[in-house]
Amino acid sequence: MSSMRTWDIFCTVVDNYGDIGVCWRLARQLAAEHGLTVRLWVDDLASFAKICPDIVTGRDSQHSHGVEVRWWREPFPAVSPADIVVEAFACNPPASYVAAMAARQPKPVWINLEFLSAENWVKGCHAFSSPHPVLPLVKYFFFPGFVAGTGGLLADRGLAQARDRFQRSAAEQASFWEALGVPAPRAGELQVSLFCYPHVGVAALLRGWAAGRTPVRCLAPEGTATEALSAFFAAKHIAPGAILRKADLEVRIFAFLDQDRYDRLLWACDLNLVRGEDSFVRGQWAARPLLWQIYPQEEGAHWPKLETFLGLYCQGLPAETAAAVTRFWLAWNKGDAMEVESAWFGFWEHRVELQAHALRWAEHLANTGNLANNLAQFCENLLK
Ligand code: TRH
Repeated sequence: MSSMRTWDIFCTVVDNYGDIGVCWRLARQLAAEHGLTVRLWVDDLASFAKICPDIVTGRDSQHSHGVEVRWWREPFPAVSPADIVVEAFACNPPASYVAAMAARQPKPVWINLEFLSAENWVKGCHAFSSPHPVLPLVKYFFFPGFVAGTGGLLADRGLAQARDRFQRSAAEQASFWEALGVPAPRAGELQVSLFCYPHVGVAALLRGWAAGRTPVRCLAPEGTATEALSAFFAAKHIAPGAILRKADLEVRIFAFLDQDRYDRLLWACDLNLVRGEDSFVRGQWAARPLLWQIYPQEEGAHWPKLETFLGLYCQGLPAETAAAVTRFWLAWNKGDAMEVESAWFGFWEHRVELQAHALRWAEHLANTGNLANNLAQFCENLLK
């Protein structure tokens, strides 16, 4: 792979943090592990700054982690297109830039990085090419995925080793908690991270935790489940540093962490509630039991995605455990409050099996290759 190659990655932040979360991981990995010259164009630097505090809003150009970060806004500057152009999630690079791509010799490789889905059709569409209707350009559709024949998942080099070391090291964990400003976990206390979209299931789960026999400490980033938390704890002030308590349940609100520290939080917890795309993937790499809230789409388009993933994830689990996982995940995603509370107890009864399975699953994923390497290789083959 030629490290002289230049890459432009385009990212629009539609909502939340997943778009920039994925692009930022990809950009960093290409620069750090492949020595590539990467320029990342982002239209919303404020969202970016949440997950990467180095980022200064309002700045047209800046560098972080070996990546040139450009503020994507109109009028778009007249820049030379890179060798490889990645548009994330069909975000449409500016027309002037696309025209410059068409005029360039040799033509850039043009990639549309797609959303993650476990559905079977992904394998058939991965790496599919489509000629531009007017310009002499071809676009390739690159799909992340969980199985061979897809683009794989983003995973930085040495991820599993760093995670295993962290999870075995009491000292590393202690310094992580200390830096977070949170006391080390008490013996027997369940550590949970909570990252979800607003829905009524949250209050039900809080009720279940508060009513259970196991003490629970829940870590939630600012802005997550604020209404549910303030109603459940009758609290007005849900901001970083807040500590909310009821019975043996404690919820602590933290300010958004940068991505690497968020990963460590997932490694440090016994159970991770994740959402969308990127935290969902990182929850799997954490090798800990997880509960996923899928990004809800219009007309229920997300349900087949959720069900297909569940089918894949539950393979190899005893039938009773698979049923408990499925019941809990479906209840959570439906926001079925009654069901969430009772399904929680059924789910957590299987915690030993769930933990062993989470590790097996992460090992299985590691064997299917990682997205940044697959993408870099795919583009290099096209440029040859
Ligand atoms: O924020 P999200 O809901 O993003 C979503 C999804 O990606 C969805 O598929 C997409 O269509 C929609 O955005 C527009 O969830 P996600 O994908 O988990 O992204 C969150 C990012 O924030 C991820 O990179 C992890 C990061 N993060 C931190 O870096 N620090 C934190 O403290 C937290 C809580 C998250």
